[in-house]
Amino acid sequence: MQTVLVTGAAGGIGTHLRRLLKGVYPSIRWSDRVMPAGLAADETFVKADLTVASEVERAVDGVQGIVHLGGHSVEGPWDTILQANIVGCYNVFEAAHRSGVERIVFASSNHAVGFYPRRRRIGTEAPVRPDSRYGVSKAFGEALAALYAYKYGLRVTSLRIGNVGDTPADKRRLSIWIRPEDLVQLIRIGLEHPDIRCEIFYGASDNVRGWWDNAAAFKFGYRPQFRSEDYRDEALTADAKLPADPIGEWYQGGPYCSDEFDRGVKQADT
Ligand code: 15L
Repeated sequence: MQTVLVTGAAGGIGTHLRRLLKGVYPSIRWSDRVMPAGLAADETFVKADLTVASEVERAVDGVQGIVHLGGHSVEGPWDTILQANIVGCYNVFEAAHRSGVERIVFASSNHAVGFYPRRRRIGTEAPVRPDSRYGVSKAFGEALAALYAYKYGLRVTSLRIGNVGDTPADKRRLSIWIRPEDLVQLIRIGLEHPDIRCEIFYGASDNVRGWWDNAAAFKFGYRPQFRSEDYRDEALTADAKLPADPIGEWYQGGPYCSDEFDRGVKQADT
């Protein structure tokens, strides 16, 4: 990988990556609609609105790898999701194919499978169960990844990211948390491992309360270095202050599931 493009550079994960990917690849091109705060003189920035194909083509031109983080990162109105995450994601994959990009790491989300109950342990073969319009857009991105991998030969890795942060914020996050350093390990597997074809990995650290079988990632050498249980007391104290949410507590996607939930009663979905 000579040149890597990172979309969504001004967002939360992008900000962690600017620190952690420094010096890892000869050239990194950071892109977003807005300039990231505190951009250093030695960092290259390309402004691009993902909904404008010509701007995406310009950002993608000449790179070998893309880390696609850009788009709307939470639930939102349909038109917002449609533009940022459906049209925007399509523009990135299409520009990548046209300009001969070799690899894409796509930031999918746990919300592509949020409607699995917490008592289920799921692998990456489980059919998607999106918990929101946002989750649907992530399932769409995973489908695009498969199309561009199997039809056009891109090497693609979709990371179903849990929750990125220095520490897990609450009880749910004890199960899905990933430390930025562990996420970088997964991104580097996606950009560098010779056997990547079309993979899905869970973006989670070493969490004993985890709900996901991440054997696929382990097979590619992923060895998470951080354990959510080390922060258990702080996370549970913070959790005790949250309002009760029986629907959210039943499902893996938490509040993304209870938001707009219209079935009246808690259903024991299996
Ligand atoms: C996500 O996919 C979001 O991008 C992030 O903001 C969090 O809401 C996270 O999921 C989560 O589930 O905690």
